[in-house]
Amino acid sequence: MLSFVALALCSLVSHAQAHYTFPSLIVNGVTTPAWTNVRQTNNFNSQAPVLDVTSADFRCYDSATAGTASTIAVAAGSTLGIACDQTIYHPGVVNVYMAKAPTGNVSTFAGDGAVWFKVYQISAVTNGGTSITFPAQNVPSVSFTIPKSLPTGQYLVRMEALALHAATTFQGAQWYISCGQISVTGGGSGTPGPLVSIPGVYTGYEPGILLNIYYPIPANYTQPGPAVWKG
Ligand SMILES: *[C@@H]1O[C@H](CO)[C@@H](O)[C@H](O)[C@H]1NC(C)=O
Ligand SMILES: *[C@@H]1O[C@H](CO)[C@@H](O)[C@H](O)[C@H]1NC(C)=O
Ligand SMILES: [Cu+2]
Repeated sequence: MLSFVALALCSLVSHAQAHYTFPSLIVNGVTTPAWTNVRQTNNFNSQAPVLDVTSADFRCYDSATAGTASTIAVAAGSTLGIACDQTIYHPGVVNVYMAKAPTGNVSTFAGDGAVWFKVYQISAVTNGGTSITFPAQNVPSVSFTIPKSLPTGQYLVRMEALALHAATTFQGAQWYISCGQISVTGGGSGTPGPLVSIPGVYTGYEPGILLNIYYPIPANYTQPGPAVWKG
């Protein structure tokens, strides 16, 4: 059995290549150019993660870049993808949140307040303590259906890939984040929720954020954040 020290060392050694960003959306099967419909993040060069879930950068990670983007139309009921610049290298889970621009123009929407709902997640698979696997690991993108009943309007779409290889200590979990801008067309009259603030949704002490995924193998895994709104 590999020791925890060996695993930790391995994750340090491989770290330069291990980081990633989410610079593109996939709309109607077409991957958008990097940082066109996604606000450019502070780590566009370093690819370094956010560690503090209470920092302002936990929302869209663009305090240094003041990232702007153009807004792309996506039909309600269609598939939206979010693409990584490589693959999601680390073991971990994914949450995608959305927030509707109250003014109708998402370009000027900061995402303040309890305005975010979860639209998609990829959790860990456990079986009572003999194995834990991460379906989001090593994939180049994630995709999900924009609910048909989501109201028409402009939205931020926030990708959150939580890497858990070093999550044994507080703020050891790594967050890879970016915010895209979409205009949902042909939507319905649903009421998305529960609504949360970001930052604010996590403390960093949740059982799915502060844990050792290696030993003992977790018997179960609790996905952080609210339930997914399915429309
Ligand atoms: C939305 O706001 C941006 C930034 O201020 C502006 O450039 C753009 O023209 C606005 N779009 C609309 C449709 O008003
Ligand atoms: C597993 O479930 C127990 C009981 O609900 C809970 O206390 C614990 O935090 C969970 N573990 C993880 C890693 O989510
Ligand atoms: Cu990394």
